[in-house]
Amino acid sequence: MTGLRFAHVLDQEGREIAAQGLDAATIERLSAPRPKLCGLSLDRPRLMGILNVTPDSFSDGGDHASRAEAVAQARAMVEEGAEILDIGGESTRPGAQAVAVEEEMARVVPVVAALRAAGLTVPISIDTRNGATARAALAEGADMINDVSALTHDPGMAGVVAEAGVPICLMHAKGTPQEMQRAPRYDDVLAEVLEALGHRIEAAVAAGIARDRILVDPGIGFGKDLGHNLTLLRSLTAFHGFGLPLLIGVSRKRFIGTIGGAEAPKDRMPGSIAVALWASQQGAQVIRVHDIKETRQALELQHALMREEP
Ligand code: 7PJ
Repeated sequence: MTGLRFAHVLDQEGREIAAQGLDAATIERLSAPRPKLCGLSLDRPRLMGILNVTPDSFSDGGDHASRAEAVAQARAMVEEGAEILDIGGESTRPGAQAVAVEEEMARVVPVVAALRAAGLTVPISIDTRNGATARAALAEGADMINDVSALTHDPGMAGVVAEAGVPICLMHAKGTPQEMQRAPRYDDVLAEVLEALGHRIEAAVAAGIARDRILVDPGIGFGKDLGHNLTLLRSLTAFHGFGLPLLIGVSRKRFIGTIGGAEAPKDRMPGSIAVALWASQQGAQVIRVHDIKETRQALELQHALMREEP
């Protein structure tokens, strides 16, 4: 008996192969328990709640009123079932302009300090491409880094993460947020994203980041069109071949609006939940969402139905 729950797995080209024929090392990579993430066991999907501290969200982080608002929002998110908060001060949506590092730090770092001063103990992830922001936020009590550039934006980032010994999510993106959605092209999106992520894992390890501190993410919507997103989501299990926890962010993204007929991002919650359940069923360990309470309810029901005992 292997630890695999599946009869088939996907190889790096996305072809189905029988799990029976896998060598021991591959089975170990696929089925070994992932190390805990910020104290959380990864034997069930964990919800990462998105807390944006950008002027176009509720807060610019800097002044007292917006810090208090961020603390209130964070508390509410934890009540609703968020197990990690992902705090970002730079919008990386398609077409978004880069923000100066000083500006990003001024938004994010005081909020991390305020959350810890208020006694919140929830793990905090920092959604940043910048080493300086990561370093300052970690010093105020953040626990992990979520880098949508997978260490390609700032040559200083890898050293900060290696030195701190914190977990890092390496997300695949093709191009920068400013231009990535201008007709992205791949010959074979799954093979290319897997290969690129493999290279980023190697680069991280070469920079001194422990392999068991890395999470991977295919980067849905980052330099991908509708067809690319669907192909990657259908083949999500192929990403388990790295033997690392898989983080997925689809919440309110454009493809959900396109397929679901919801022009406004705030109307994309039902479709976001559908895809979150899909990702959870494919074994994704961390799911990054805006609508925490609703996704939590859906995941609880899915979990209850999939368990073997009553
Ligand atoms: C993601 C992210 C994602 C990870 C954003 C948005 C765009 N980080 N940051 N994965 N998306 N790891 O939420 O629409 O998919 S910002």
